[in-house]
Amino acid sequence: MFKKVLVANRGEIASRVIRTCKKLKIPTVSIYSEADKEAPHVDMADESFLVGGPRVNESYLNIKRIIEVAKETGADAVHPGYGLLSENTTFANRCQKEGVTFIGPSTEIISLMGSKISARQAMEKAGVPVVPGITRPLKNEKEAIIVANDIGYPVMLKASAGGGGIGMQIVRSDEELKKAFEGNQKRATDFFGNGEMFIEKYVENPRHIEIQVLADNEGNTVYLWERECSIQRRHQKVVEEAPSLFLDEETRKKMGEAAVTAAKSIGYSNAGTIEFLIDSDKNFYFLEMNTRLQVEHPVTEEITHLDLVEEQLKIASGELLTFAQEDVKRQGHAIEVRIYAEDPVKFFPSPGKITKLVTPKGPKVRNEMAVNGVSTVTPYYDPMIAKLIATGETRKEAIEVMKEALSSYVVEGIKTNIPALQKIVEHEAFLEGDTTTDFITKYLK
Ligand code: MV4
Repeated sequence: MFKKVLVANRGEIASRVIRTCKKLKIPTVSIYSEADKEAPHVDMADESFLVGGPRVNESYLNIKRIIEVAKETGADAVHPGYGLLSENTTFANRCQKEGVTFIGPSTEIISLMGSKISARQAMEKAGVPVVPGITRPLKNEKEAIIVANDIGYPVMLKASAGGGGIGMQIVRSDEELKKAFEGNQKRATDFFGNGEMFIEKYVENPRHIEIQVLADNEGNTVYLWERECSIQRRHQKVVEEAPSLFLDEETRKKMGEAAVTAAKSIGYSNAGTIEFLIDSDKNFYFLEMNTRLQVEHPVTEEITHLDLVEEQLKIASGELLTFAQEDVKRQGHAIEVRIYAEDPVKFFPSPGKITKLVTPKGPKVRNEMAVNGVSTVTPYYDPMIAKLIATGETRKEAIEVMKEALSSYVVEGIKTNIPALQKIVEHEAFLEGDTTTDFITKYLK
């Protein structure tokens, strides 16, 4: 196991990773920016280092400075968390070069899955279902029109380097495609420095269901069931839960096995998530693979009773999985919501000083705090205050626990999205599991 782990992140995930390192008695190093001097992850670590100014590219993305801190402190591993440098191959390569283990898959796998086109190619080769479409970059708008007519409208125009819906557009005719192609290609080039575009058949009214996998360095791979992440707003997940009410046992097994096939086919190691789109007939299709721990990983931990960060650390330090697929538990139900400092009507970030903070407690409530009690939510980063996870023996019980927890969450001094979250978990459609990706537009507009 590692001598010392540098946590190259901030907010709730930094604190969460440090908590598991403490459990394993691994000394930790945290990094922080000028704006995060009072943040919880600073004091939680055994050592903490200022790495730069408030803006992420001066601090949390400051690869040179972070590597320096790793070397100065003798950290022999770096946990990148999610976002920030967690899928940055330059950083992963720099760690490797300095003999510091990057806790995640190889850089080759990060870049293979970082391109949606190369990911699709790998999945087609592995026999994992992908959405019907083209699996190479479109030369130009003219070719796009030919391909779209082959597939049949409506189609989804996508950027290979895309994420969060950027460079993606539903297109229903040649005219729409003519208008959409260049604009999305430009946005993808501006945002990601890569304008490669491709087209898929549009999957009507899908659900977004993702499978968590764990693979050790010898290729032993298990799936840790699914997470239902369909309730999204502008491609930001709002509510995540495990297991999904929509899946029957047969589909659950097929999706889990497809995820394991996907991971094994590329020689995956560590924790990863395969995202699928699934239609109302339960046909599922590979969407993308995330090569990092995800925000919503706690709902999987709660139903499997596994600590995914502990599993990541063990795998990265060369240990083999100590359990097989048949040993993976699936007990109870877990629901996660993200508490944001944002205006509940306009959904704008609403940073500022929290003057009172009372968090819900209880045996079935898990709170992953991004801020210290009464503190200031800065405008520099994602305005997440906390992740609230509620569990129960049944989904109904978990929803009751969530409703109670949300109603006893007190955050004064700034606006939060708690009222909007309450509307979702109290809605009849949510109770019934009618949670497709248009839930918010359909029920909460
Ligand atoms: C799709 C799709 C339907 N058909 N692809 C891809 C990125 C992810 N954030 C959303 N993605 C989707 N890709 C095909 N071929 C539906 C989604 C989708 C979605 C699309 C628009 C608005 C909200 C959405 C929420 C989840 C999934």
